[in-house]
Amino acid sequence: MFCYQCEQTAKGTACTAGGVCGKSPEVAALQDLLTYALKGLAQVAVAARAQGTSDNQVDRFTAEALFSTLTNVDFDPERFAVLIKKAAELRDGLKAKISGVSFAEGPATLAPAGDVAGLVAQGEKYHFKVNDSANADITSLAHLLIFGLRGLAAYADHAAILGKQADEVWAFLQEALAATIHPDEKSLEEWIGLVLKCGEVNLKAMELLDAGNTGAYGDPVPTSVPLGHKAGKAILVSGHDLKDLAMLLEQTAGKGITVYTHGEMLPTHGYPELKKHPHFHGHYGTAWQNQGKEFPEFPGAILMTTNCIQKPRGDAGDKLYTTGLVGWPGLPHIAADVNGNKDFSPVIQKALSLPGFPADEDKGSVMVGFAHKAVLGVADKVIEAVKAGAIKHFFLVAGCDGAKPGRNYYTEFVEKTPRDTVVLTLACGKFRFFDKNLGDIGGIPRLLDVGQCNDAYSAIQIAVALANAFGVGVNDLPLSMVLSWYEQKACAILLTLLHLGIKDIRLGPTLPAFVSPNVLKVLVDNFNIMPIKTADEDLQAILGQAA
Ligand code: FSO
Ligand code: SF4
Repeated sequence: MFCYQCEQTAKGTACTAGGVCGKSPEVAALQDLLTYALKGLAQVAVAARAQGTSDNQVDRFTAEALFSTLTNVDFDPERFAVLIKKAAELRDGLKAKISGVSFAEGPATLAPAGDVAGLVAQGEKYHFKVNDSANADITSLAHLLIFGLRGLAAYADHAAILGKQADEVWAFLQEALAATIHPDEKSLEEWIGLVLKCGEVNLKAMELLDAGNTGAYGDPVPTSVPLGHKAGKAILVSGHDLKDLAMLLEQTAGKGITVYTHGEMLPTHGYPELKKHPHFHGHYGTAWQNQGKEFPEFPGAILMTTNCIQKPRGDAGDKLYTTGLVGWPGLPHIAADVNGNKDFSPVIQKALSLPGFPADEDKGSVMVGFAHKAVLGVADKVIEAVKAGAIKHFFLVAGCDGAKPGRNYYTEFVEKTPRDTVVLTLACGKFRFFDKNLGDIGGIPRLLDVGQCNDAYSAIQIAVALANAFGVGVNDLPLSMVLSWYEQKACAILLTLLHLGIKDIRLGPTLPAFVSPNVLKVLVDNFNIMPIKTADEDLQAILGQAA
């Protein structure tokens, strides 16, 4: 196997004998074959679009299948076998609708083997690097594009679940996937254009997702979330999918079960249509990499709606359920019916059979709900505070958490930010500092939780609105972005920030293994992107420049 798509890749270069994430070589081969099959489907979809034919089933499937190959989503070989076969079926169905185009070879002609073992053997043949260019920089950009597309697919899928889709997103997904079949047909400059376009289209997908989430559940409002629990039966919900949480809250109403969030579900407490449920109580645990310890200690059932799932430890495997695109071999999976509805009865029955929490416990609370509408609702106050010198600088400390010790940088960085600065945060990296009391500036909390990684659109809206209010560009604001990446949604967001021309981003804890020295040079020369150093050095460099 060869996989280097995430930050925890082995030795900072590639996982070649099993994934650090827990991905087996078998699943890696199946993911490679699925990616290859999706390129073939995309090639046919592009030809069909040129003849005025598109198929929404193909569009939605492409996003779902790509999302399945994102880090920590699906580890189940059987599920990949189904996806690979469906990719070929949809491709052949679409081929039958077009005329005058023949596909003599390549991924559009792939005939999937009949069983998992056969598919694994094919995946080893059509492995991830099968279409690589001899030019290392073109290969680097093509891989960056594939990883960005996986992130884009995740956002587009989340949005589509909530009824928000745009044909421009589907068309780009297919056009870009097809472009990776013959990477040498494009110049280096064209490849750079394509990866930045991925960032542009990702912004559209994130906008659709924001509209989907807020349209269905209202605009988040500042909300205090308890970190303790109530006595009684319990269900823990992790991942990012608001619709799954909403359905579960409806189905658990009046059943004597309290529903808690885990990981990236924390910000959902701010949504009016979710927080209205009296049994939706608090937050349990921290970020994804700690689930091995946290899940066995939870005395109820656990539902994983999207990434990042890890191998169940202790008794977690007996009370853990997956839904959506998440999969782990042997774990029960709750599938949607044709209308997208899900029956969470098995999760509810499991929660009722488990002991639950023996007594109430107060462990303090954190604030969430500072998405763009909430922050811009107090924009006058914020602008006044900046003009009066009470707020000297904004930091966006955002991105993923992970297991590496170097991620303590983010805790230290936030702790050391001066008292006249405000920290905006989003995604699971916040668990490095989410429960720190940073105080407030004239009633404006110094730590503002904008939401999930899925809400990066909100942070962009806040930055753009502040820039407009001060009559400057985003790069001229007293705002510094200090980002942590782990998986491919973070790649897509980074491409969006680059598309928007954002400069001086600090990125850590390490730089991506798939970025070649020359591609890194392009990023440094054009965007002054830089690796994190120490919290002290970076704070001094930022505030020294800003003074
Ligand atoms: Fe985290 Fe995982 Fe939200 Fe990522 S839970 S690491 S960017 O997949 O999704 O922030
Ligand atoms: Fe390794 Fe990350 Fe790929 Fe998992 S997703 S196999 S940890 S590079």
